[in-house]
This record gives sequence, structure tokens and C-alpha cells, in this order.
Amino acid sequence: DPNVPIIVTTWNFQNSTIKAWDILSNGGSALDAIEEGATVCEVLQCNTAVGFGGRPDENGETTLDALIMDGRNMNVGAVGALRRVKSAMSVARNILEYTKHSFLVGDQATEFALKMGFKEESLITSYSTSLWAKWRDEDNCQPNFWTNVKPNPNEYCGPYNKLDTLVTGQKRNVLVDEFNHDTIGLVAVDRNGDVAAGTSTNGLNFKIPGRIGDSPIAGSGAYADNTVGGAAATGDGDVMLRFNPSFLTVEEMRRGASPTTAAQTAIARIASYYPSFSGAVIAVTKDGEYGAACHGLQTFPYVVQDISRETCELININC
Ligand code: SD4
Repeated sequence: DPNVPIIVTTWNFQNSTIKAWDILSNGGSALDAIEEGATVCEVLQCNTAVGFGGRPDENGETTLDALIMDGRNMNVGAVGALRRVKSAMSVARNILEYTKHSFLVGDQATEFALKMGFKEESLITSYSTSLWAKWRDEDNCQPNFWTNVKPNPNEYCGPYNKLDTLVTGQKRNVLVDEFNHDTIGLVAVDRNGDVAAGTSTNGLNFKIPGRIGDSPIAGSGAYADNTVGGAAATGDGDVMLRFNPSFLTVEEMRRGASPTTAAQTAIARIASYYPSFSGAVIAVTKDGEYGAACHGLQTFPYVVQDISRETCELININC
């Protein structure tokens, strides 16, 4: 018999898993489990890596990326660089439910959200301001994401200086470390066997304003197909989105690979080009088999809840 319903989430965000399971175990849909599970993290600001008040960009603003995918019909709703609206996942769900589009970004995603009745409010908190002020003042605005030609750190300080002096040099900095990860990714299969997947994140610290990572991109951040299963990814999104790892994981499962082997294939593909990238992929089949793979981290924790468990279980894999 299939092991459904099931919910699997990235990192140790048990509150989200518990909420999603509450929906699934009461006969709710996989889509609702994804939306409401992710929303819990957006409200709790899980590790300040999801939702408002975390990971300010170079201008000190927090912007949000989210994706939700319906494996019944391959419908997608996504937002990127969403400004001044806290519930990125629900905005994504509204795009899925009420429009023929798949992906809205920036200020115009905000406009859409306001039309749908969401509240406009600042995503800046005293925590995000202090993080950003430290970067600006003590770390001298060390540009985190410039390569080859980078702005002179002495001349470039977010909105405080014009980008008028360019110098060559410096490689990319470390993008994801233990203080700069933790996007929530979720994959659910409900009682009907319907599959859904999604992500929600505030990206990376001191990103260049306008930057969107892998998380809201279907096939990269997450992917779901009722005929196979679903997958979700977390990590160095600038690199990972070049490989569509969630799509590849689902396609490997379609070809018969186990979830673990499928996720390993997707991770190995990225590592073959970028040996120092950090990231992970979780995978679930439509029958409720699950697995994960990771790279460049010591360990990767993820959480599973299914009918075989009284409570959700934290699983740690070595990378
Ligand atoms: C991003 N993938 O925006 C996200 C960050 C992340 O765990 O997953 N952190 O690149």
C-alpha cells in the first residue's frame, strides 16, 4: 500500500511539518499542506531565513521568493523579489489559483498582492537593520555577490554611494554557510495521491537588489508531477538554478531511481561543475517513498511525517 499521506520538509522546521501534517491527516489537499506549512515558517521567520526581517539585500531591504506547484495539472504560482508583503507563499498560491500566469516579480508582484487583498507592510525589522548596518559599517559593505568586475568596496555602500568606481579582482565569496541557508522546501502527497511541492525564502544576505535565486523557479526550487512524485531544493541558489535539480530528481525517479539515488544524481551533477557549492535536495515518490542528498554541508537535516509515525521525525544525513 502507498505510504500516503506524507510531508517532507527541508531543514529542521518542525512547526511547518506539524501544520502540514495536520492538514494532510485530516484529509486536506497537498496544495493546502504546502501553502499552510510554508506560511508557518513565514510567520515564525524560521531561522530568519524565511519570511520578513531576515537576509537584507545591499539596500537593507528584505524581499521574498516563493513557489507552489500542483502535480495534478502542472500548474505553478511563484513570486520573486516580492516587496513589502509578508505572505509570499499565499501570494504564489493566488497566482496559481486566480491567474493564467506562473510567475510575478518585484513591485508588480506587490501590486498584484494588494489587489488580492494582502496587506502592504515593511519587511524590515530591528534585527535585519542591525545585520545590514554591521555589514555596511564594520564589514565595509564587502560586496558578497560580485565577481570579475566588482564595485570598489570603499566607494560602494548600498544606497549610500554611487556605483561609479569599478575595480577588477576578487572571486565570489562563500554564498551559503551555516548562517546563510535554510530555505523551506516542502513536498507533500495527500490521501488522494495528489502531489504538490513548494518553497519559501528571503534569499541570501546582502544579495544585489533584484536578485532571485532558485527557490521560486519551477524545476529548480521545487517540482511536482502526480505521475511520479516531487522534489525541493535548498542551498546556493545562484548556482543551483543553472541545473534544475528538482526537475532532474523527478525525472530520475520517473526512470525508476529511488528518491535518494535520484536526489544524489541531481546533486552530483551540480558538484561536477561546482565542487564547492552547498545545497541539498529532498525527494518523495507518489507512493510516499522519500530520500535526500546534500553537498558542501557537514550534515543536512530534514523532517518527515507520514502514517507510520506518531510524530514528525528529524533525519540527518551526511553530505
Ligand atoms: C536562495 N536557495 O535564494 C536559496 C537559499 C537557500 O537554504 O536555500 N538557503 O539561493
